[in-house]
Amino acid sequence: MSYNVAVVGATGNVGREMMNILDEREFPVKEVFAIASRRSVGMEVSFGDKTLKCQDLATFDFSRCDFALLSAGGDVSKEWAPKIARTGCVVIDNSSAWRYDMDVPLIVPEVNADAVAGFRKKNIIANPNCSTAQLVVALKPLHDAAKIKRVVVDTYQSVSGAGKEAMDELWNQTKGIYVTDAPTPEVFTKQIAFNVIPHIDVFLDDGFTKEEWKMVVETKKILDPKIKLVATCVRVPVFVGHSEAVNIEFENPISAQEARNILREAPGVLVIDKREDGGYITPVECVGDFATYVSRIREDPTVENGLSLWVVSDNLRKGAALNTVQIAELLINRGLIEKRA
Ligand code: 11C
Repeated sequence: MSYNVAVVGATGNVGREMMNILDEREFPVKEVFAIASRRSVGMEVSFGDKTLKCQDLATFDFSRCDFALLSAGGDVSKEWAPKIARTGCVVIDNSSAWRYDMDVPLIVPEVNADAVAGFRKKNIIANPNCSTAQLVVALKPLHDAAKIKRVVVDTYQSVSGAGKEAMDELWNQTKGIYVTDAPTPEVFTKQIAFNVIPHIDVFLDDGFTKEEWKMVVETKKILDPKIKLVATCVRVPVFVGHSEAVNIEFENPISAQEARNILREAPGVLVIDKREDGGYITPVECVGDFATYVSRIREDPTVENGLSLWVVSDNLRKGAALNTVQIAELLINRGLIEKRA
């Protein structure tokens, strides 16, 4: 059986990765459609060895598609996800527009695959924020083993999370800064080249940013509402790959060696933890991979039952495009989707 798949936002960082991943994983496609806003109509994107021309979101007929994979920003998703879903095409949305809706499952297949069952209420399934996706993949097996009470996470997030213009800004500033004058920041609020910025998404009244808030509420919805979590989200001058320093307090004892053994068996996780020079993963090494890497697993002597670890993943893949495609695969594998066209 093969399926018609529309990728909405096909010219963006995540849309292009969706195309790559559909091809790499040999997703059973009958036809793939590249969909974009009117100003990108006619632009070409690659799907395997084919070149697809972008079609207009406003006029495309979604009733002939089985899946619409959306990565076109929250405002587009708010307006278009329900319209597309009403045609019978299942929407898997990468924005934050639907994640917190009680009738929309928020899914990371390695963590809460069973929660997908309720997707027909709105015919929409949400993909989490990239920094949450890789975190919960690493937390889930440890939570099953020793029950997590509290998580303190500091993120080191690459500029690709903020889009193509953000990547250009890092590139141009880095080139310009010691040669000509560095261009004035436009995407970021401060210089990003040779700097770090403790600010991602908008500020909330309590002093946290929305990125930090998302990590709290999404971890609760996906993994366990009882887990307490506090985050500090920081933008770093890395093109692709988000890193996270994670401190976890458990209900029950768990040693670093037990955690290492559990994580080695966990779906979606690769442990690289040699406790020697270079025996850990850095973001440049995870680019283009499917895995969530865990390194630096060690006991925290300052709390009872505490561990610290380092989690790295390609934010455009597990954090976005890969997870979206995995959700579509989950629906197919569980027989939850009938072929339409
Ligand atoms: C970033 N995590 O790195 C953001 C990008 O809610 O889907 C993804 C935002 C989201 O800037």
